[in-house]
Amino acid sequence: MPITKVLLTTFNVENNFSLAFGYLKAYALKDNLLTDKANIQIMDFSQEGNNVTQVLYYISMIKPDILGLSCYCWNMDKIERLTIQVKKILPETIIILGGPEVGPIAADYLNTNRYVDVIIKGEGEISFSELLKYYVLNKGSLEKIKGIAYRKNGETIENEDQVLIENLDDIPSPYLTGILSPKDSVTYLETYRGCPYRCAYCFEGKNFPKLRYFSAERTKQELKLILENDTISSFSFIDPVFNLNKKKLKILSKLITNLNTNNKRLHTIETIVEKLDEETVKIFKKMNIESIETGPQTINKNTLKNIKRYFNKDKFENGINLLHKYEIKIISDLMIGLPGDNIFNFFNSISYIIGLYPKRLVFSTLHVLPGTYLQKNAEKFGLVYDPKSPHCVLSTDSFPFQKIKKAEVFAESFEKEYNLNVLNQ
Ligand code: B12
Repeated sequence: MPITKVLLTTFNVENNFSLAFGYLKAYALKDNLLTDKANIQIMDFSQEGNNVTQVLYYISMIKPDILGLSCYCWNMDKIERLTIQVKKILPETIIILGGPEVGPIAADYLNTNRYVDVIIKGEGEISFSELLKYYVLNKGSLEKIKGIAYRKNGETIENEDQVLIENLDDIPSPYLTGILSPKDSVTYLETYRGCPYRCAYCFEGKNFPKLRYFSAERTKQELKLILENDTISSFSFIDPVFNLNKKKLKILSKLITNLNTNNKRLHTIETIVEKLDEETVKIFKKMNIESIETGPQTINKNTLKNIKRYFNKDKFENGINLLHKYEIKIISDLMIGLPGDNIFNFFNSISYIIGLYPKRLVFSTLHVLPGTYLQKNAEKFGLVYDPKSPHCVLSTDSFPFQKIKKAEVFAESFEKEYNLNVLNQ
């Protein structure tokens, strides 16, 4: 049997690389037959630095039998054009899409994009491995592969959801297997999947609703590899809430303090500030956490209710004070165009937040992301948004289009001014 060429590629933000591909390849190669019969290659491109023609050029040289593309709200424009052009020059190539931008709307997406053959919904490791067994080894049938949507005789079929991988250690580490090489400042580690919070604008918890953890031993080995790498000066965890579980945080802290002899920095850790106490912030300090990122996105009570976001003013301020005390930088996020907010609430949120002196302010316009509560309930909130990625909000019942644009213009210059001034202090 000839070797099947499988190419996984995507457009990442700046110089990031795809962690998803590392997992997909590592899991698929657990099957020895796939190791023998499939050549899985990963190629990372940059959203800002590479155009569709450049990527198409590489694809045309490799001529993959199977092309897997990873879809996020920042790269859909390019991915769509790429799929069309790949099918034109390599009509036999099977195109598989996965990622948060297509998974939640898989059947709809297939219905309107006839150049795509299969979409994987949600967690991809099991379904992708089964798809490869089907295409490469002629094993099984598409009907039986959970977690996919595909086309049969022109009709779109959506199979039931895939089961979640109960024991995350079943996925070999992409770093420890050498599939991915750590890269300075964009190396991400995951210690768990899932999120108990249900913020209406966020997709993280929806993809993997149940909390599942990697073992401490597995994390220790990954940390060791990263911390012993001389080219790495900083790295991050992509856990949705880094301070979710104090017991686990203590274990992680021990691992990091024992292994981090070269004082590598741990940056932008997503944190629920209200949950911070002095003990936790001391742990952060010991772990050499340089900065944490947090909301509150807005401080308007009605809006917070609409977006199902937890915010407790006293506890928030207490957490912020502790972070200041231990000199951990605070990055605070505010969103423009949330349902219930108007331009004055937005200014009010800014005024409150700058009074707490975060090191950096980050403004973003609401993205009404596929699969989120806000996307499913857009009508209820009068949310009008661009159906094309990145799905920016255009207007809401309380935030008309022109006010959103004014808020954005203001935010852009204010963000620059504030961040520059704070940096210079
Ligand atoms: C790291 C990260 C980034 C990095 C960029 C990473 C990159 N590769 O370029 C940075 C920090 C720059 C970033 C920025 C942004 N991000 Co971000 N980011 C993440 C984060 C934390 C981790 C991504 C990751 O690697 N996850 C781990 C992998 C294993 O999960 P996964 O990507 O979902 O992949 C699995 C499946 O989806 C599937 N799969 C994925 N791809 C494929 C492909 C194939 C072929 C198959 C078969 C399966 C498959 O299988 C994988 C394994 O199970 C996620 C949240 C999260 N925890 O996932 C948000 C997330 C991806 N980001 C998100 C958003 C909204 C943004 C911003 C727009 C935020 C903002 N307002 O500015 C910006 C964009 C900036 C820009 N310049 O445009 C959203 C995207 C939702 C969407 N519909 O696309 C997410 C999901 C967070 C959220 N709160 O909802 N981000």
